[in-house]
Amino acid sequence: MPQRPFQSSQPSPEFTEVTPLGHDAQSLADDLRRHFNWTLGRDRHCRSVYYTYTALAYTVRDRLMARWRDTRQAYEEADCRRAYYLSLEFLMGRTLNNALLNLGLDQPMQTALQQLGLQLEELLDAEHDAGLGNGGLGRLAACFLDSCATLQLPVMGYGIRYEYGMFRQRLRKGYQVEEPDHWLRDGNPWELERPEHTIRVQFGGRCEHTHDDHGRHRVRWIDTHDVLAVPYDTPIPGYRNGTVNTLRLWKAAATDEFKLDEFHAGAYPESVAAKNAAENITMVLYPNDASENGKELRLRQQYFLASATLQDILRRWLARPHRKLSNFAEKNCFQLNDTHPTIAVAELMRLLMDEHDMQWDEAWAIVTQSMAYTNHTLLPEALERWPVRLFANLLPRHLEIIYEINGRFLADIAQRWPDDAARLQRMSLIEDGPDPQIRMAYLALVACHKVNGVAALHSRLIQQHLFADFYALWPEKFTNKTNGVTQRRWLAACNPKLTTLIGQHIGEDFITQLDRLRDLRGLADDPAFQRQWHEIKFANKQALAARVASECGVQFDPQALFDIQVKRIHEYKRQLLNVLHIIHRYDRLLRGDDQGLVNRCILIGGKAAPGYVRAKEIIKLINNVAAHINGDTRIGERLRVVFFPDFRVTAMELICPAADLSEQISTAGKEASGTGNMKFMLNGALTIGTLDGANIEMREQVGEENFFTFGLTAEEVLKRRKHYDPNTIIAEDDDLKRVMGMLESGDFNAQEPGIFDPIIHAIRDPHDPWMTAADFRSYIDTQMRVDQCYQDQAQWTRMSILNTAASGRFSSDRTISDYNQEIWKLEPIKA
Ligand code: KVW
Repeated sequence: MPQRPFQSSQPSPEFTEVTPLGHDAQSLADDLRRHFNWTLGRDRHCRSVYYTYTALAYTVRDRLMARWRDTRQAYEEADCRRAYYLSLEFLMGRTLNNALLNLGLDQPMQTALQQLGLQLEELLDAEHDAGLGNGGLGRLAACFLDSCATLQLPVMGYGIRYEYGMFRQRLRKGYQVEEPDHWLRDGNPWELERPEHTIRVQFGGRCEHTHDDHGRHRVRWIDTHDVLAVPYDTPIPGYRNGTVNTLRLWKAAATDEFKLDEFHAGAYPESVAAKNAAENITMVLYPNDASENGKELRLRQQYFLASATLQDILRRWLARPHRKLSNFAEKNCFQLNDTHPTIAVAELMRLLMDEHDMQWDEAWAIVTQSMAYTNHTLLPEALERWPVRLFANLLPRHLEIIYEINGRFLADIAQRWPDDAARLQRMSLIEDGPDPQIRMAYLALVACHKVNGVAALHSRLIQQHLFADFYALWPEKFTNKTNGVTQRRWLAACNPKLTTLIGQHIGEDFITQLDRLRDLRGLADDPAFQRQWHEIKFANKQALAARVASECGVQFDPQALFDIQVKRIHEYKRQLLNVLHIIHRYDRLLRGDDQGLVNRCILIGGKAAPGYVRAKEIIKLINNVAAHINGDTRIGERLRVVFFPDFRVTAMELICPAADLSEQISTAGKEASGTGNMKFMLNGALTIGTLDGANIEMREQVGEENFFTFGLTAEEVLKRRKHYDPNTIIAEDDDLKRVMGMLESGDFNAQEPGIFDPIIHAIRDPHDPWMTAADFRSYIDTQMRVDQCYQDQAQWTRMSILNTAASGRFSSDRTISDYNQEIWKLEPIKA
């Protein structure tokens, strides 16, 4: 129990009886004034827009509170089954505009602000992004929360309240420079600290095996170094439905007792240092997307989240007298967002057995019935493994439990496949070697009753390759849940003009039933509708052009084709292929071979993991190529290229409504799903893409004639690998030969000779895993079809409309109802 006396006060009924707050412009304006002057204590000398933003946030937050309470009480009273989404990342971005939209306060607030002479846009812009994630996986978790609340499902998110989120990216001479993102510095009006629900989490120590009075085997985990987990809750409003769910993020805090010990030992400074060590656990988000890092602090973060969360849920479950642990799994389930929180498997076993007296079989039944695992990647370098020796030091009890799980599992395998030692070794949770490793994905597969991939192709490849042995054993566990994105943020909030136009023609139901966008198909050939559609895209392009001008100092002409690739910088995503096309285009323009080329503005953005040298070289290459082309007066408006710095959720809200062409060009079989692809499609961009991840399903929905497909298929990639010969491909393709020649000439790096040699070698390497050269020809040819198509603006706009119309399947509302129907099985609860 925490040391502070939180339990001593029970508020009286009169104390908690409150009158509802007005939702009209006048009430909003009054509250804004009240918060600015009284809550924040500012006056007319206040110069910082941040205080006005905060007053606005408090005004909106107040209006979430009653719904939040009512939702909590509705779930409690219904005694309903619940789901918990465990994730090391929730990439929420900004909250204010989304809350205004979901509460239906956008219109009255506009009126209120007008009265007060304030600009909503400027206030929204004062909010920091909550960048508690790297990319798709973290943003998916955020979209899921929005959909769960909108579908009125009793789902809670559990994660970590990182003091520092995803680093801010700056560019110096074209190189990425990372700056810490101290997003909480000015306070966070959206979170509510709940110290009364603090939890103690253990680390280190040793296990003591004894027998109790009944002769039963008991384990005590003792001599541990403990850390407190303090929860911070953020409200998650559904779309205009009265529901407000909860995202609970844990912050690490030192326990108080160590101070006394150390103080008596005369080591005060050391005791303060120990406090630091405890609080370091939640200090910073690891900035690696889809790559392993194997650092002890990362394992500490994972266990800290898993343990605090499970203890919190068990405590809440047992707080009511009629509940028993034996029916815990009937009413509670966990979704593991990749293997990152998978230590929860061993932790739930430990809690049930060591803390709640349960026997192995009964505890194991609860674990397997309540847990489900989502896999997000096939890349071997991203599959988490932890050294056994690390576990022995940090989580000795969990190591024992994992060994026991493995022993029982392998015994089953040996029975089913006798004399198959190779299979036992392949499937073991422990990878043998000089430094044995725990395979976290296998732990998840053994312990979970469901496992899913995130797009149809990805789920199939999991079954056929990555987890084939496990699929042979338990085919019924495997399922697909194609990713989705929330149309509240990714259409209604970020593209209000298009939302209004769509609403005028087909009604506003698409905001909660995205399939309704199908009704736009009948308008695709309507010239008047096309004109309005085009005008909105044009206005969105103007807005992006203004930002590009101010951020990058480059002029984008909104008449030109806006060609965009924004995502993490990773070799498999092949930003390099994009660069090869850019150089090829430049080459053609220089040679006067410009027939059929439309003016293009190409924007690339994304962060590289700070330790990923090659990805950082690619950023440098993009910047140098951009500077070279933009500075070449012969090229003018024909081709403009920028690297957009610090790509993040808020940047995407400006970028995706302005895109004509979305680049989704990963090596087939490598991108599990992609979700940026869906945001672009929803906003009427056409896609140029490989048959990878969710691209395949997008193309299926919109029809191949409205999708620019190119490149090898996943199967062809596998076959070609054996005799891949990029140097012959280059020698036999005049265009690619010239492009490589230009790269090798050093014209793009005259000041820094040789810096791109590693990239050039990688393209020419027969073992290039990403096979960039193999797809060059078909990519270039397809890009030429794009130009041709863009020349007929009516035709392009028609295809743009058809893309939006076909994007209904890619709502995270659909994804979540799939999860719910097959895995969670929750009843919606009206708040
Ligand atoms: C570690 C990831 C952060 C830390 C993935 S796969 C692995 C990770 C690993 C992130 N992220 C991405 O997940 C997205 C959501 O499912 C997919 O759309 C995307 O294809 C995948 O790369």
